[in-house]
Amino acid sequence: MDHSAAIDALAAHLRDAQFVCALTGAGISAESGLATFRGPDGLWKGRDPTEVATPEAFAADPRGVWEFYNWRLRQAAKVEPNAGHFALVRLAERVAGFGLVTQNVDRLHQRAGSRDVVELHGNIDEVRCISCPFSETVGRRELPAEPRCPNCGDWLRPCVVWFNELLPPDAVRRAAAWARECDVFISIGTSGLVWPAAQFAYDAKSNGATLVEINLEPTPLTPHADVALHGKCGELLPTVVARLEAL
Ligand code: BJW
Repeated sequence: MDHSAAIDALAAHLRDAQFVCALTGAGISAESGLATFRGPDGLWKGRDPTEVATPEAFAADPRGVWEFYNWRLRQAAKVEPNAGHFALVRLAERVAGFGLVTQNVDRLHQRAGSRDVVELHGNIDEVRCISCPFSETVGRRELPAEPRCPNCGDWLRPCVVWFNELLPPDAVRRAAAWARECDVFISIGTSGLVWPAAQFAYDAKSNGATLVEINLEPTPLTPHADVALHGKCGELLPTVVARLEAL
């Protein structure tokens, strides 16, 4: 699809913006080789997310949930940030103000060089005890089949946000403020199906921001977008930033 006119318009919006907020989802890491959550080749393929991504699932079968997260850690250890992640680092340097909010737990934005990333759904580099205050950064290292707390012996769990759990209040507060205050909000590689993360795009739009979507395919957000670019983040984001740099 020829997005040239839309990319020109977007580059002008970015140049003129005082503050740009980007929200990313699993789609931005897909070109690094990490599976997304939904869709035909998604992480949840063949299994109900509530079997692995809820506190109830963990309480019922911690070993099974850790099997899933150890698989995720093995995948995360194999991959590198891609052109989409790097383009956002460049974008942050080219606009007046920039806030990056991610739903991803893979830390690829930070590895690409993005600073001060707001993580709505936690990360898989850290674990914490379900009973005592113990927490530890383990990096992308696979853990034992039954990871236990060295202090109290109870189960460790990944520092991610499962369904029915509250998001980190500070992350929500910062993302909500950026969504309220931004002139341009860019929703990147997310299906927009998971809340409250999905709400920020609508909040930005109702506060007057130009709403931009970059996704392989249309989502529920598309009809609300002022600019919708459908294609790969790893191709579209570098093109947008290059166009901005050329202005
Ligand atoms: C590309 C591409 C390429 C591919 N280029 N694009 C309001 C209404 C309805 C329900 C709720 C509501 N408020 C709360 C809820 C309940 C629930 C919820 O949202 N349910 C919905 C599923 C209906 N939300 C919660 O439970 C949240 N907590 C909460 O609200 O607490 C308050 C509360 C508590 C108790 C009672 C009541 C209220 C917590 C949500 C936690 C989400 N956790 C997960 C797992 C994280 C850990 C892990 O990684 O294992 O987060 S689920 C999963 O979905 C993960 C993701 O961050 C999240 C979003 O997925 P994402 O990133 O959008 O990925 P995909 O796969 O869906 O989409 C990828 C997109 O990329 C696609 O569109 C592709 O086209 C695109 N793409 N390649 C460009 N190369």
